[in-house]
Amino acid sequence: MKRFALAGNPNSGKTTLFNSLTGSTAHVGNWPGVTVEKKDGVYKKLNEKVSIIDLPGIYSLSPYTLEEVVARNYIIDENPDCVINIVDATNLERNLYLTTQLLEINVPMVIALNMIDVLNKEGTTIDIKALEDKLGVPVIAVSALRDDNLDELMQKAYEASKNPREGRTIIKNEEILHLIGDITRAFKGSKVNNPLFHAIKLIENDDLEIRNHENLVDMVTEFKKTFHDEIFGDDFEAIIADARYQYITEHFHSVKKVSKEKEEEQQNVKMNRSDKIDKVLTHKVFGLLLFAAILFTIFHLAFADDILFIGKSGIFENVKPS
Ligand code: BGO
Repeated sequence: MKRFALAGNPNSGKTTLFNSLTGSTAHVGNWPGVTVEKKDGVYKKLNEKVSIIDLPGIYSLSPYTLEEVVARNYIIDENPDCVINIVDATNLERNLYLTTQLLEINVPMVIALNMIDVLNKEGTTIDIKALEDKLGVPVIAVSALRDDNLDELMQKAYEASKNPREGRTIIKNEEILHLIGDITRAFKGSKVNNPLFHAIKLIENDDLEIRNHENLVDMVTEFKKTFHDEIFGDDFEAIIADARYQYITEHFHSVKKVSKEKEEEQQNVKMNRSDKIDKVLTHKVFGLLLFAAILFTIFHLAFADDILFIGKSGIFENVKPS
């Protein structure tokens, strides 16, 4: 039976999607050796049955949490037939950080762009074709909660699973790309699967990679002696994380289109109380009148023989200072 793995950030709607796809076939247990929940089930609406594995919710493939290690090991070592990467459309940029790492693994992949109902309700649309062109993998807009487009998602995942996909990186820095190329070749030479993924993780100083591929650490260390980033120095994990975020900001902001009404609404919300006060104070007419009134009051208080006060009657009265 083919195996499709669901991977995505916490709260991206993974559980909702898993439940919709597998229904009563779902089975809950633990991943071997750890107390991380494992859920699997069967999707029956394609030509053949497909096993669906719900990986733990994660933000990256670094080995800092048990969830990250479990999800990463499954995708790298168990070779699923397809990874369905669930991306929360209402938090596109943040969710794509994980996507840029998944893209580096040699595994067929499709993106389930979830919560599209929420986005559309907000008056925002996403150019799916542009997103697909930029990511190089199929993107299907879905609503896991409303069961929208789930059959199409599974059909696309099934088609994708028939062809191998070679990992690619979005990192553009030429010097780092050169190093990635050298280490990838070294990994290929020692017949390691997913050489690109391992090469980048090794450059990031990933503990698991350093432990598993000690023979290549010297190569990275030599390079690092000659490379220094102005902001992050020789912290390569930060340099690569920054490169990913920069790429996401530059390339994916433009795929979102906000309707005119929504844009105006957002402008109004942004204008908080102090903005409104600023608007009056800096107004061409009211601002000047207010300024004149304040000046008049100050001069009057400073130089007048008698001062205007609100008297008992509630109106201004002249009072002689004693
Ligand atoms: C609550 N559309 C909408 N509108 N909501 C969705 C969709 C979608 O396509 N997909 C998921 N959600 P999980 P992880 C909730 O639980 O599947 C909602 O962590 C609530 N709960 O219903 O749990 C989903 O497995 C009270 O929302 O995500 C869930 O990845 C008020 O997204 C949330 C409002 O989905 C997270 C929402 C008590």
